[in-house]
Amino acid sequence: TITIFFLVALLTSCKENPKMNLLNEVLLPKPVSVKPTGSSFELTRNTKILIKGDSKKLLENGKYLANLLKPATGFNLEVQTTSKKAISNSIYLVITTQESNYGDEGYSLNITEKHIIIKANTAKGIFRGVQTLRQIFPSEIEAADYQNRKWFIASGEIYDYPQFTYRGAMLDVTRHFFKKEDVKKYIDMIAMYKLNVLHLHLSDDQGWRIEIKSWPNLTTYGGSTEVGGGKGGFYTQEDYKEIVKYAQQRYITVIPEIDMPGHTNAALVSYPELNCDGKATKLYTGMKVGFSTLCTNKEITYRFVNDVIRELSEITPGPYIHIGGDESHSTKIEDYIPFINRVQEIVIANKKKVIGWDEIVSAALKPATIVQYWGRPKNALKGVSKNAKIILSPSDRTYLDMKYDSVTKLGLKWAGYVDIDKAYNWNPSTLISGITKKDILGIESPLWTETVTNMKELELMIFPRIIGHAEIGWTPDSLRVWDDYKIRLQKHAKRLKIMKINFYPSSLIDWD
Ligand code: TNX
Repeated sequence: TITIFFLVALLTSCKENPKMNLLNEVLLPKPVSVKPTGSSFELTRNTKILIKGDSKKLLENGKYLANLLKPATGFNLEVQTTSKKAISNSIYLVITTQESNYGDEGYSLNITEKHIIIKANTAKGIFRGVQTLRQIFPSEIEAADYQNRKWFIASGEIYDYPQFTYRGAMLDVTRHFFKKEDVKKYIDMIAMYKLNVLHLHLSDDQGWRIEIKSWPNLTTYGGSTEVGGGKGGFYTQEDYKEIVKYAQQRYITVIPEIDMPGHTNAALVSYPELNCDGKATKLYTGMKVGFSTLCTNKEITYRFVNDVIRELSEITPGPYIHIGGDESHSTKIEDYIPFINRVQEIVIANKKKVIGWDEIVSAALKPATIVQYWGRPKNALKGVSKNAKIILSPSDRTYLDMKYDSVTKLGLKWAGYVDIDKAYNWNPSTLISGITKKDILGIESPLWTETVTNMKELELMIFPRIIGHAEIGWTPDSLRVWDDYKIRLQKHAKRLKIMKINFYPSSLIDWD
């Protein structure tokens, strides 16, 4: 009996290995199905990453995973292609055609004592599965330098797929410019939570941020400042392509926005002929909205729009161009409607689909045009009545530039305070009465940057709210529970700290 006692004690102590993460407590977003199986896998320097088949993309996934695990473990894991089954001590990535349920982003992740297997229909699905695997490792896996420790992870079976196909984050690079290295860091941060869209707000009153070769003053002059009078900046087309490629490697679609006819002072200051009176405006470094408009009944305006959309379409592999359309308070409605109609035609002629802020519903929407809702239910309903799909960005839930509470230093508060619970506790499918899941493409979290000037501030505003939004976009509403989310988020803080990601320590969570 004594031997049995010791055996049992030994076994339970293994199971309760304090260094191992419990599957149900660490995953963000929460997967559709998680089954812990009570043992563990140990990653060692001899673990192999095996790629089934000769897919180039899958090989890239394997290398991405090896690079992810390298700094903290010090392991130079070998990535190999194979035609055989998973062998012992391997992480096996395989594309399967048998599991139609996975969709194009779903995956299964099976961790046993012997090996780890990730299966999906596409390399995109494998990539999402790799993000899940990453979160199962001890938080120290995210350290930038070598950690002297063992790398056990809990065994289990996970089956997972997203509830919405569009899960986005928007970054406003106009009010304050963020250089391409920062944008790449932003991409890496959102990829961790399985977001798949980066919407870049590239033009506004305060700055024009994308090189347009046929209209060079847009950037050289229109891009020369920002809110507060800083020196602004812009992306060359080469920079932009680099950002797009970086995003593509993480299965994130870049959606560029050129906001018009309002929010255009940076263009109007660069080219006097775009103003109705032919006179250039002045560079603007304040925070007001709604005072500028392109001249909608001059032909040159449409030549301008066509050149911009053409050049942008040529360097944008994704299917969408965002045309803004919001807060055009200086454009008469009888000018606004034909303008939006004509701009939609220009986008379509350039083989792209249109997205616009919800005000565009006053125009005649083209069949594939998508409406991005930011707060007026009437506009969303009108969009749906015109057969448009809706992206939900309710300002009082998803606007990452809103203050958390009355003591938040950065941010605005016109849509109210948005603490972590407010950001998390809502369901897309019941948000607007009359709009159901079939009308919704997905959700997006915009970060407007009037008050946000650098990466530390950016992180403080997006974390941890964006993690909740990522879960809303991915996890079925029926599986989302605030009390359960709170625990996972609290545990996740350690990981953010190790990654040196700044976040808002809201008093709603018992941070350790
Ligand atoms: C509204 S909502 C805007 C932006 C501002 C933001 C500040 C919308 C489509 N436009 O121009 O930056 O509020 O919170």
